[in-house]
Amino acid sequence: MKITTTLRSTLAVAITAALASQVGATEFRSAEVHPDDYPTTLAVKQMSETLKKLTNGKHSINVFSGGKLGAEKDAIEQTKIGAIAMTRVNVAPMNNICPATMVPTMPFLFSSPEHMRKVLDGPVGEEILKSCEAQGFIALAFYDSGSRSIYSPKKQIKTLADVKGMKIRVQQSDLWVALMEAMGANATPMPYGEVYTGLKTGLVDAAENNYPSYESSRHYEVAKNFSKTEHSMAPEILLFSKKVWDTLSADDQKAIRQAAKESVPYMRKLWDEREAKSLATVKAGGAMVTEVDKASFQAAMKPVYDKFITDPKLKDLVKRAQETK
Ligand code: GTR
Repeated sequence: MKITTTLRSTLAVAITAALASQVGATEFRSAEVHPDDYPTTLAVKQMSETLKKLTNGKHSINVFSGGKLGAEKDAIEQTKIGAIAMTRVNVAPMNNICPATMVPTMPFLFSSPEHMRKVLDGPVGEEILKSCEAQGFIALAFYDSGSRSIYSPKKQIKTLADVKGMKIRVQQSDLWVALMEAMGANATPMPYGEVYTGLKTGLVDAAENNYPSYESSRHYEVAKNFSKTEHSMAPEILLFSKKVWDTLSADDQKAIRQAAKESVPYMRKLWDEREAKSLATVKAGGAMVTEVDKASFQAAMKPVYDKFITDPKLKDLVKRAQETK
């Protein structure tokens, strides 16, 4: 076939454009402790697709699932120094770093998942996200994490009195230690990846989490007594390194924010489906899910608010969250 001059120049333009779109192309690395099929992992993957579209293929995100980039506390540190661009973590390991993240962690703050979504989608949520910037993080969005309940290999908890003296694994946060101590338990902070062995070997008497984590981590295989304390709806948070952020153009920053926000409704849909599926799986696997005397747990939480929500700004955020209808 004879290549005409017009065709040749058309090809040349196309090749140049393709190359140009790759100049400065970046595949951001994002840390994730959950497996590939978990709603948070899938949501960040979807965010990557949106980001690719918005930036004509210039930027994308590579999610390192299953804790390949380390436990959440380490991933947060790596993100802060810019060694990795992004991380998806629970708000708990951010509690000591960015105090406003304690607000959505507070026990029994939200009355329902709808209430939690409304608060986090509104000005209270935006203010909390923004407040992490001073600590070196561009907090892009919150993701759902359902509500957390206590589960134990040996003991079915029914009332607050049952928790007394139990050794319970918590996330690495001073607030979480105080929360469990207010219930009368001995709090043992440890990374997520060590909880299965901790439960199995009796290093801890119990742990606490939502249904999808209880299921995907296989904690339900070693701790079959799941007591619906539903004591916190601490959400997930998507963090971008401010160090990396500051090297990007305003257009790229805008695209990243947009892609993150657009992944939220998708994540929520996956979340609702996964919660139902996980509950069915754990029940089929022999887990006993029981109600508790929730009022007794709620009544014990005042000291936690008194100790951690002292700053007027935090008090105001809590009050506005409670008043959100
Ligand atoms: C999960 C959460 C993880 C991690 C884990 C934990 O619900 O999605 O990010 O925080 O709990 O308990 O460590």
